[in-house]
Parts: sequence; C-alpha cells; structure tokens
Amino acid sequence: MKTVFSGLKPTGEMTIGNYLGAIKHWPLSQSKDNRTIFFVPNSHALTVRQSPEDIKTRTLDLVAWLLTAGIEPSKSIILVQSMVPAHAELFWILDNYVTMGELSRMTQFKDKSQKLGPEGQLVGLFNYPVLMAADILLYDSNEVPVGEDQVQHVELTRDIANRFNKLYGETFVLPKATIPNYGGRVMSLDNPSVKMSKSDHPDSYVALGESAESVVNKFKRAVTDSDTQIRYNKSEKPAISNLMEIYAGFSGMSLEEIENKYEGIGYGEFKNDLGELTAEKLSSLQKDFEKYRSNEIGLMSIIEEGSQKASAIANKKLSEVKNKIGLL
Ligand code: AQP
Repeated sequence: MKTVFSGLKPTGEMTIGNYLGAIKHWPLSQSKDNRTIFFVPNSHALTVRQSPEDIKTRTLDLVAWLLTAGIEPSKSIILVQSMVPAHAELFWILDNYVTMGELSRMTQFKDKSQKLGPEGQLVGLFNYPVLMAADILLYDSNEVPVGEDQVQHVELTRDIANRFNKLYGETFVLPKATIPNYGGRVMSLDNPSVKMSKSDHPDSYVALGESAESVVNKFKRAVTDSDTQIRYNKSEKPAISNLMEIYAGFSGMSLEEIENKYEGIGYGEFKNDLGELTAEKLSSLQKDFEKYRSNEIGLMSIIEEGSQKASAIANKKLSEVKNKIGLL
C-alpha cells in the first residue's frame, strides 16, 4: 500500500495555479491500493500576516475546495494541521537535523523574502520547509503530488529523512514529489517570469471563486509576447505558453491541438476564448463549492474525524522518533 499526501495553505483565495498544479489531480490517487491523506496546513499560514478571522474562514474554504475537487472523506483522510499537535513537535526535532545553509538555498524563501523586504522575513518563513518535512514524514508518505514550486522542499524532506535514518536506523520513508504534465507551474498573468501565487496582487492571478466577468477581463488584460502567433515555446514566448498551459489544463486538449486550432488567429480571440472557457469551468466548480461551504457543521465534523484518524498515525511515528533520540 502506497501513501499519497499533500496539502494547501490558507494564505489567500485559491488560484487556478493551485487548482491546475495541484488539487485537480489529487482525487485520481484515491484507490483501494493507496492510503490518501490531504490536509490544510493552517500553521504554515502564519508566515504571512493575516487576521485570525481570515485564517479560520480560509481553512474551511480550503476544506470545501478539497471536497469540490473530488476528495471523498470515505476514501481519504482530511485533516487540519493545528488539530494534530504531532506536526509541531516533530518540526522542532527535525529543525536540529537541517542546516541554515540548506534552508538559505530554498528558492521560495529567496523569492518571497525579496518581495516582502526585511519586515516580512520571518523565521517561520525561513524554516517552514522543515515543518513541511514533518508533515510529510509523520505519515510514511511515498508520494507527494505538488506543483513545481514545491519540488525543492520535498527533496529537502528526503535529505532530512535520509540523514535521520543513517543516524538512528530506518525510521522515515523517503518521499517523492509528483508533478502534473501541464499546469505544474502556472505563471502570473502580468509577469510570466514569476509563478502565480494567491498572496500576490489580484491582477496577477485568477481566483477559483471569481465572477465570469472578472475572469474574462483578467485574461483580456494578461500580458502577451511580441509577435502574434499562438505557439508553445517557454523560453521564447513565456507569456503565451503560460496561457496555452492554462487552456490545456481546463480543456483537456494537448498543446499541439491548441496550436492547430489557433493557427492564423490573433492573441485577442485566443485570450477571449480562454477567458470564457475558464469562466465556464469555474462556474461549475463554484456551484459545488457553495454546496459544501454552506454546511459548516458538516465541514467541522469531516475535519474532526480526519484529524483524529491522522493523530493516531502521527503519534505512533512521533513516539518512535522520540524513543530513538532519547526524549522521554
Ligand atoms: N502557480 C502555480 N502553479 C502550479 N501549482 C501551484 N501551486 C501553487 N502555486 C502554483 C501548488 O499548489 C499547491 C498548494 O500550494 P500552497 O498553497 O500550499 O503553497 P504555495 O505553493 O506557496 O502556493 P501559493 O499560491 O504561491 O501561496 P502563497 O502565495 O501563500 O505562497 C502546492 O502543491 C503548490 O505546488
């Protein structure tokens, strides 16, 4: 039996990047041969300043989006990180098996700390990959489906696990990141050299909850490249290649099929079609989301039950670790 584990942090509204790069693919791993665990890492959300009310609301929003994407509580464990204290405890232990140098090389920290300036360079932002390692390692996760931006963190998790295993004997399973063919790195609509992020400014992303009108307008305003051809080439035509990947993610068409369909057609028409396609897909997802989100009691009971099941697994692993390193 293989364990598949992944999560989404409540730091803003879910974007089409989070959807196409991550949660759209997660339900496919739910099968009787897999143990699937999905979580909302709400403690990770503390690395970005936001109101307590926003963190709470967004945590429940994300649980509702997981259900909307097709994660079923009867097949998967759905948990909220702060409800399973073993995550924080293993985090502190693992902090002592990773160096400042390794964490300084994480590109997400470099990108975000540059954007946020000295005031935003919190210690939590610096060592959140270690909390992520604890999240993954507590459940003997074999596969971690993520967008490309998180691959480096999963590799760091492997390094930490490997180091610990060498010192104390087999303890942790070495996890592997899995990324989708298209949508693994959806880029910002107004700057195709940076990835789309939910904590960035609103013109750079499309949120899953956005109105059709706003979605169409955002794609109309999206930056394009200098010539007029709809052709996929990430290095020469990064903006249009990004839009084509989004089109592929929502339509199921291949990049070649999209190129053929839009041969001789200009950017304006393509961007308009992409806006309408995305708006149509989002409107159907939004209907399901509303159904789940309006039942807060139902959401709470799903995460209470999931977090209890998760605690049973996580506490066992934590005891094993504490035993091995001499903590009573
Ligand atoms: N632009 C993206 N393209 C493809 N996949 C993406 N993911 C995030 N952005 C993109 C994937 O979504 C999953 C959940 O990510 P997360 O919310 O836990 O953290 P993140 O990677 O830091 O996402 P954001 O949107 O950039 O959040 P903020 O702005 O708060 O940092 C992960 O699998 C991620 O790879």
